[in-house]
Amino acid sequence: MTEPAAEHRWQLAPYACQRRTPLVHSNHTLTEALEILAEEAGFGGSEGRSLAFTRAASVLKALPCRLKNLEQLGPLPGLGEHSRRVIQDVLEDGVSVEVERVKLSERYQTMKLFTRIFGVGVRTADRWYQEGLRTLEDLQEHHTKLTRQQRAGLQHYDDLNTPLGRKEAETITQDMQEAVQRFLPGAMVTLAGGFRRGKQNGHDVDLLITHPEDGREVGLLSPLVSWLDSQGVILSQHSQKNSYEGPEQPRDGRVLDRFERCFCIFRLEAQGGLATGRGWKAVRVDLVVTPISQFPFALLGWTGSRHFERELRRFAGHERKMVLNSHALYDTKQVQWLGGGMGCGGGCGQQD
Ligand code: DGT
Ligand code: MG
Repeated sequence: MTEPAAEHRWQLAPYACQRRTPLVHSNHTLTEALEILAEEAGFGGSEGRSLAFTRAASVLKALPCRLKNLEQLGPLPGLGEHSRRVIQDVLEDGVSVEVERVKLSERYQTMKLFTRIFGVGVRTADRWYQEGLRTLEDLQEHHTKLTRQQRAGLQHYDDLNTPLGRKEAETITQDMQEAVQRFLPGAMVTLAGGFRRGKQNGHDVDLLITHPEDGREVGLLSPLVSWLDSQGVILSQHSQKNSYEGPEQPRDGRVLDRFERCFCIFRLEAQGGLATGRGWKAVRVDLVVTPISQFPFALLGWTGSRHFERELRRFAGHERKMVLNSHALYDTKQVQWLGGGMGCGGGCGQQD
C-alpha cells in the first residue's frame, strides 16, 4: 500500500492540553474500545498501560473527522503499538476481539460493579474479587466490612450510577449559592467538573466555594454542612480539613490537592422528570473551599478532564520547568511562586 502524502496526515500537538478536544467527536467507537482497555489495565494496577490507552484515545478525540485508516495518523506521539493494533481491528472488523473479551470477562464486570460504589477504589474492589465476591448482594450476605461512605454508596447505588442532568447540577449550585450567604455574605459558589466543560450529564456536582477576601472562607464549611444536614439535604458526608501548608513542591503527583472539602451525598427533591418514583434522588456533591488567591488554580484543577489536567501538569514540568497544582504555579528555574501559594493575596513574592 502506498503511504499517503505527508500533507494528508494529521498533525497533532504532542500534549493533550495543547489540542482542541471537542465534547462530541467523530471516533467514538474507537475511543470507547481504547478506554475499556485503559480501565481494565487500571483495574489490574497497570497505571502505565492504562495511561498509554488513555493517551491514544485522547489523540483520536482531537481528530477533525472520522478515522478511515491508520495511515492517516502517521507517527503521532501517544499512539503505541498495542493501541494501533486495537484501532486497526476496529477499523477492519468493527470490533476488537481483545476488547470484546475484556467486556465479557467476569473480572472486568465485577471490578466495574464494585468500583462504581462510592468510596470503593481499585484495591478494595480487587480484594473483594479475590475473596470470591461477585455481586452487590454478595457484599451484604458476607457481611463485608464497609466504611460509612461505602455503606451509603451501596445504599444509593442505583441513583449514584444514574447520570445527573445539567439542570439538576445548576439547581444544586444555585441552592448552595443561597445557602453559603447565610454564613458568609459575598461567598461565591462555582460549578466546576464536567459541567463546566459543557457536558450535559455527569456523575457528580463539583462545587468550588470562595470569597473575594482571602481568608474569609476559613471556618465556613463546618456550619454550612451542619445546617444542610439539619435541613435534611445531606444523606451522607465525609469532610476533610485543609492541609495546605504553603508552597512546598508537590512531589507526589497523585496528591491532587489539600483544600478543605466535603464529599457528600445530597437528597435532591423532585423537580419534575425524576425517574425514581419517590420524589427525590441521591446525588453526589463535592464541596471544595478555596481562598481567592488560589481560586484560579483550583478552578483549573477541578474543571478537568482528568487527562487534560495530567497533561497540563506534564507540559508545565517538561516544557516549562514549572510545577502546577490546584494551589499554585511554581517556576523551578526562578525558584519562584508565580501565583496562588499561601497568604499572598494574589501577588506572590519570592520564596526564601
Ligand atoms: P463527571 O463528574 O463524570 O461528569 O466527570 P468530571 O470530569 O466532572 O470528573 P470528576 O467529577 O471525577 O472530577 C472533576 C475534575 O476534578 C477532574 O478533572 C479531576 C478533578 N478532581 C477530582 N477529584 C479531585 C481532587 O480530589 N482534587 C483535585 N485537585 N482535583 C480533583
Ligand atoms: Mg464531576
